[in-house]
Amino acid sequence: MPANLTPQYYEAEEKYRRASSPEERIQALEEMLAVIPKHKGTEKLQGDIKKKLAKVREEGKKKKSASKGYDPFGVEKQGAGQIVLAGYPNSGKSSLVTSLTRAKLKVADYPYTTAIPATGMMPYKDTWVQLVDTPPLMEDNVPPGLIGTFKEADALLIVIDVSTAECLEQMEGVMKVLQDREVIDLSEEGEIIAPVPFLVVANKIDHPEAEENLEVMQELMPDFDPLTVSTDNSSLEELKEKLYKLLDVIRVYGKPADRPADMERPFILKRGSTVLDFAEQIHKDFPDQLKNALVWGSSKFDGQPVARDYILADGDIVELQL
Ligand SMILES: Nc1nc2c(ncn2[C@@H]2O[C@H](COP(=O)(O)OP(=O)(O)O)[C@@H](O)[C@H]2O)c(=O)[nH]1
Ligand SMILES: [Mg+2]
Repeated sequence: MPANLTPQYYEAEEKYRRASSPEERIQALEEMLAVIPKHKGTEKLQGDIKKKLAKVREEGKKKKSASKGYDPFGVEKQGAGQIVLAGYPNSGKSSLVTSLTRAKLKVADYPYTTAIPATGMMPYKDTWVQLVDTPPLMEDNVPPGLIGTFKEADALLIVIDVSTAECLEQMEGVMKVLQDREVIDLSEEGEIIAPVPFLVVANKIDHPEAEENLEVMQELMPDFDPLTVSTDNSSLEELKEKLYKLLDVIRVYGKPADRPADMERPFILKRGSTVLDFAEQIHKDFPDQLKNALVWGSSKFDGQPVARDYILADGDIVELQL
């Protein structure tokens, strides 16, 4: 028996999909239950939602009561992707996150001001990238839990302080920690294979000695070609762009039939995703129900019918016909 689900139901389900806290999840599931058409065809689905609701409520309770089990190094992902900063004490990690987001973090000229990861959302075009500020690491001192945060990240931003002659040590130290703990890998040819992609920035380039330090570093490490930034200068725009590119995602807009596309909230997909991947992200049943898909943007003409394995591009608008 067909479920004949309504747009209100799919809206509530989308809320559930986008929810980032147990409270939001509970609210969305309750809404799904409230608006789901009540007939035989949806009985199983209603049962599934009730089960999910019970589970999320239970998890919420556990989280509250067992706050001992709360792990500050497990950072819940939000937005188009999560980029975790890595660097020595005082390299300017907290300052960078503060400059790129609206987060207000503690910045100080003494080391170890940041004790646990803290997040900020960086606006980029019509989406957001999550930046995670972290406690500092050094080759011989890595905060417990931090390696886990790195491994879970979508990408890393390695921050080197070029205002000091110790920048070379910093670079070698950070790379050694990341390699030893298998966050990144070296191939037999010495090439970096990165399970977690990363970008290196040379920060504090405004400092009078920065250029010279950087030159010395580059003589010793000829392949070292970082983006130079300073917390308050204009290359921050370039940094934003590079960080977003590092995530390797595209934005795709959904268009309901006979209505304009929702250009407010793009869906985020890995680059190389197909129409089918898009359908699946909207609703797990959509791939089975999909009859036709129309694309505006990367297609030859607007509203062109495409196959389900059509590879989408950034900015595409897609109408799924079920
Ligand atoms: N000159 C200069 N100083 C900076 C820059 N970024 C950060 N700082 C200073 O470096 C110190 C350490 O910064 P902070 O963000 O707390 O470093 P963290 O320990 O890596 O989080 C602070 O005194 C900042 O004001 C920069 O681009 N240029
Ligand atoms: Mg800090």
